[in-house]
Amino acid sequence: MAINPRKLIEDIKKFLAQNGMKAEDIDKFGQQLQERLDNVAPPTIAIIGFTGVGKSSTLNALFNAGQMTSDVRACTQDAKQFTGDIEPYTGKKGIINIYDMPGLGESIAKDCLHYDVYADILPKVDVIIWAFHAGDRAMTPMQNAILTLIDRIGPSFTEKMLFAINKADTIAPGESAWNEEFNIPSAEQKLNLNGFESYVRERVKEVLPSWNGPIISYSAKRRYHLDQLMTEMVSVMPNDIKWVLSELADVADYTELIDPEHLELIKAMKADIK
Ligand SMILES: Nc1nc2c(ncn2[C@@H]2O[C@H](COP(=O)(O)OP(=O)(O)O)[C@@H](O)[C@H]2O)c(=O)[nH]1
Ligand SMILES: [Mg+2]
Repeated sequence: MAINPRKLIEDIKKFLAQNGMKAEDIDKFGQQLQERLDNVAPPTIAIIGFTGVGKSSTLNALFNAGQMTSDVRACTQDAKQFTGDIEPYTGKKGIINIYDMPGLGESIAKDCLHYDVYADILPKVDVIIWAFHAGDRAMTPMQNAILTLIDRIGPSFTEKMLFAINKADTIAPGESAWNEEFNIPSAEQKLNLNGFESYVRERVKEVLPSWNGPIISYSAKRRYHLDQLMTEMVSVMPNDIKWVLSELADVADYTELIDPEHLELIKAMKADIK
C-alpha cells in the first residue's frame, strides 16, 4: 500500500478524533506533524563500487544527472555532489542529495586517495548503493574493501547499504539474449541473475555474517528495474527520511513509517485525553 504523508496526517487526525481529542488540539497536533515533515532534510545517497560498473550511468538513468561516463577510463576521480529530482518517482516536488563516488580498483595509489574520500563521505549519507557488474564473480576485492572501510569508519555504514547489480542485460548468455520486445531478461538470463544475487549475498555474508539488506539486479542502459532500485533505496532509509519519499515505500502498516518520536507524541496525547 502506497502512503501519502498528507493522507497519513488526515488518518492520524481522524484516529485522534475517534479517541475523543478536542478539535483544536487535533489541529495543533496536525500542524506540529506537518512542520516536522517540512523540516526533514532531503535524503542523501552515495553510489560506490569498482571502476566501470556503471555508477555514473546509473545516476544519469535515475536522475538525468549528466555525469561523465566512459567505456575505457575511470572519469569520476573525486566525490561529485549534486541534487536529483524525486518528482518522477513520488509525484510531488522534492530533491535528493547525491554523491557520485570515484570507483575503486583502478590502481593501488588511486585506491588510497579514494578510501579517504569514502571515509569522509559515507558516514554522512543515508543510503549507500554498492554497484556491481552482473556476472563478475571475483568477490575478494569487494570483501577486502568492506573490511578496509570497517577498519577506517566502523561497521555502521553497512546498515544503510544495498547492493545493486548493474548491467543485467549483459549476464550470460549475453546482451543478444535480452528480450527487446518487453525490455526484460530472457528466461535463462533471469535464472542467472537470481543465481548471481544469491552468490553475492553469500560472499557479503562471509565478511558481514548478520547483513541481510537488499540486493537488486537492474540495467542503467536499458532502464530496467530502476523503479525497484529506488524502492530498495527507500527501504534502507531511516524512518523519518522515508516520510519524504513515502509514496514509494511499499508497507502494509503506516506505523512503520512513523518516527518513534512521533508515535510517542500520539501516545502522549492519547494519555492526555483519558
Ligand atoms: N550493457 C550495459 N552497459 C552499461 C550499463 N550501465 C553502464 N554501462 C557501460 O559501462 C561503462 C562504464 O560506465 P560508467 O557509468 O562510466 O561507470 P563508473 O566508472 O562506475 O561510473 C560505460 O561504457 C557504460 O556505457 C548497463 O546497464 N548495461
Ligand atoms: Mg563514474
